[in-house]
This record gives sequence, structure tokens and C-alpha cells, in this order.
Amino acid sequence: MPETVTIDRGQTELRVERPPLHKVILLNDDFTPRGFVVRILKAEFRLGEDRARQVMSTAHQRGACVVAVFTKDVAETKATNAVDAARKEGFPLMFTTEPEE
Ligand code: TYC
Repeated sequence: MPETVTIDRGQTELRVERPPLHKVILLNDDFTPRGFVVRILKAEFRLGEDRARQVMSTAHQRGACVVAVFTKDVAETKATNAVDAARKEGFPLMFTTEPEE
């Protein structure tokens, strides 16, 4: 709920809140080629080459990696588009989304 703040002379001001952000998380699997993961991260999430390689590598080693945070709609759309692009190439690559604490 927006915060209400009482200011001088009893007037109230409604403060606008920032929309809650959602993380997009890349999950590791044993089949998707590393180069394809990097390509998706660059194309769908606009990561640069170095950052895309870092994110791919972290997911590969630890099982998952946060790609970026967005508003809920944008996070879900990007995750869906990325999964669809992988399915089209026959890869089981997975992205999930979850609210940021
Ligand atoms: N583990 C995959 C391989 O060895 C590469 C990979 C990395 C897949 C990160 C998914 O999120 C991922 N080919």
C-alpha cells in the first residue's frame, strides 16, 4: 500500500511506491551448450559478452544464477521468451522468476 504522510496543516500526501522487483534465475542443466546459454543471455537479457559468460559459468558451477531484476511482467515475459527460444532449438534450458526480498 502507498505510504500516507501527514504534512503541515493536516494535509496528507500520497507517496508513490516503486513497483516490487522480481529476479530472473538461470538454472543449470546437463544438455544445453554453454555457447547457446551465453547467446540467449545476450539476446534476451541484453547482457554484454563478459557478464553473459560470468552468469552462465556461475549457473554451471553452482546450479543457478540471478540474471537480473525487473518488474514482475517484464521478468516473466523475458523468462518465457528465453525458455521458448531454447525449446525451439531442442534444449531444456530453464529460467524461473521470484520476488526479490
Ligand atoms: N551445464 C551445461 C553444459 O555443461 C552448460 C550450461 C550452463 C547449461 C548454464 C545451463 O544455465 C546453464 N553443457
